Amino acid sequence: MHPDLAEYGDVQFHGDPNALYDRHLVFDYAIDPDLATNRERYEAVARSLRDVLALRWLRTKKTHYRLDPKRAYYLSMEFLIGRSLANNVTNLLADREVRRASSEKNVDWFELLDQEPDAGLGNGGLGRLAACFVESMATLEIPGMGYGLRYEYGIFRQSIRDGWQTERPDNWLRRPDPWEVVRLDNIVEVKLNCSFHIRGGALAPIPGKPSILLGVPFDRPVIGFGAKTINTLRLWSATAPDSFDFQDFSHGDFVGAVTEAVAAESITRVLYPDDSTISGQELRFLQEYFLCACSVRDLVRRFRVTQSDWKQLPEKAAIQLNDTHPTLAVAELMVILLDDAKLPWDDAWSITQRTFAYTNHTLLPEALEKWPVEWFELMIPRHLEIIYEINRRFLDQVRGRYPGDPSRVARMSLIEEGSERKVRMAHLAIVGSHSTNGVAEIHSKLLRTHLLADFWDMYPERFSNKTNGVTQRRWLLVANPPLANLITDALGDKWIVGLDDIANLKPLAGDAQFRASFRKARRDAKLRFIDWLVSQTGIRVDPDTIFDSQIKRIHEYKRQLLNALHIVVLYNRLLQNPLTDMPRRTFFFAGKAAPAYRLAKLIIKFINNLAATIDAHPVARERLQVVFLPDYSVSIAERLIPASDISEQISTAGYEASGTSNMKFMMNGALTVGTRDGATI
Ligand code: 26Q
Repeated sequence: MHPDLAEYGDVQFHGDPNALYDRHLVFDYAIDPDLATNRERYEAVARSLRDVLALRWLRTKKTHYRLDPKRAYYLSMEFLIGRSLANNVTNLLADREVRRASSEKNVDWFELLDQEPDAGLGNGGLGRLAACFVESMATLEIPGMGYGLRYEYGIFRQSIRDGWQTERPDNWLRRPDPWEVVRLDNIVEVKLNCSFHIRGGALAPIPGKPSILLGVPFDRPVIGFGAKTINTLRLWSATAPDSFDFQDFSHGDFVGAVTEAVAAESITRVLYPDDSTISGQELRFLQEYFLCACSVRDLVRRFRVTQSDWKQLPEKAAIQLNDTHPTLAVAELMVILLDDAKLPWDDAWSITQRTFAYTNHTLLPEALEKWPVEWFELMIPRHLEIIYEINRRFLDQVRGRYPGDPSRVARMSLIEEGSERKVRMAHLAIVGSHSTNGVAEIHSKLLRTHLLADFWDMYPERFSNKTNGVTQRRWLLVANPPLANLITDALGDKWIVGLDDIANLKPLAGDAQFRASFRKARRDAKLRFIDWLVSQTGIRVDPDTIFDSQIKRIHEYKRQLLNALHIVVLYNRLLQNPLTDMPRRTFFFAGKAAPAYRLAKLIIKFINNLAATIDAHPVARERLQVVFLPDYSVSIAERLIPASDISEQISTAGYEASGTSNMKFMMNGALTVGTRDGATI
């Protein structure tokens, strides 16, 4: 245990395994503990843990209230959380006690862990980064909070039928989630200049009829390692005030009024799968505004509890924008400062710029968000008015700085002119903040010299790099016990909270005994994975082959196709000469294709056909095996990464902003095959 954490000791269940398992089964559900299902047991254990952590959660809140430090707010449309139970037990330092109680109760702990659905509230890297960051903020005892949306349906579930991807909805909240706490006393009102109804199964606006949405916060505890700090991830759920409109009700249109409530609730119904092309997504625009309005109003309310001087806001709050998705928060804060606080423009603008910072995650120009001016006019006209004024003042500065350069003015404008006028969200994020960062050195450099060159020229001091990271608690300590134990035996446990310490393994490369232990730990991890794979899928793979893995969203630039064609080459070599000297390999692929991305879906089909072709060939199947693991998720990554020998990071150079699975593979001892791109460099 880290010395600073020792004073807290283990979490106690008063030495009584019945307290862990039986109490909630009996008192919440009136179930005979002997007859409970594993799912019921999972819920009961999670609730018992919540009882234990509730006091510490409150203590963190009280401490932050008393000391009133500057808080970091991470605004993100995605938090790809995965499962929580194993990580929460570990971060509470309760592993030993929970396992002892489980074996006393004859409960298979791993089967229990499997009962929890993945909270798949994200598409991939950007969403998982947000989840890693909030955990790390808690571990580092930073007063930080995540703000996101409580999607009723997360990233779609993928099945493979006849080699093709098919999608199913992810109804992850079908059963009660023991980790969330609804905060009815912190509901936020969001005002819109239109109403909505459902027409033809889709949300359709009714212009000119202002309406109000309610944001209902659901809080999730974010437990730092050692549980000294428990921060909060606040996810908003949309509903209509009083569930229906009394006006309509009293006029007899009961069904019409209820339909409006259904329309309101559909706003946080489903996560948009990243289609990389942005068109016809009014609902996505509304989701983004809903997140921003709820979160900014909530944090401003918290600020006003202790502060009366608005100028103090940047000293008390840092708002980090996870890509441009939450950029409307800039306009929302301006609305509050101008219209509610009645501040003069210059004061409001200075406070806003000093409060916001923006992280860019992509270099693909087609992935940059631009929203039609028309949607602003329809839903949030006051915000549009303010964006126009921001733009007028900004372009005056551009003209002053670069006289006689109208094409530069057009390039930098917050508004893209054309048949449909659009707001360029990245430009608003850069102009409305004091900091713009990329997520790896090469990415930040390409931002400065290509995608955002005009802005770098004008505001060089605003640009910086913050290379991504991952939490070693989830991705090594919890995911790979054999390797984690080996490292702790060799170095002590400081690496758990300070990964730099891992450099002290270097001299052990010369230690034959350590190398043997390392190989054994790696093999144990492989065997763990193989057990799981057989039990879940029936697929048998050989631990004495090289496990070569490429797991990420399916995308042309990530080049799963290049990897597959390499396998075709190996196959052809074997067919030409069955005696070719070639190590035996098992290739794993996993990842989802956006439902509308036809080429990506075709690549999945190709990989599955390749797998079947090899399986059917008596010579090839002795040396090669290809496995496409369906329904890639955080939980599958946690299993496959520790078992992998080779990590495929082969994006077209200059396209992968950072990559983060590269880091997870590396800390688990895999070798990287990679292009010089992103953080892989
Ligand atoms: C935008 C508008 C409408 C609908 C969906 C979207 C959308 C959603 C998700 C656009 C992009 C994303 C996700 C992007 C993403 O995950 N990017 C990855 O971010 C990682 C964290 O910085 C990097 O490591 C990866 O390189 C980058 O691809």
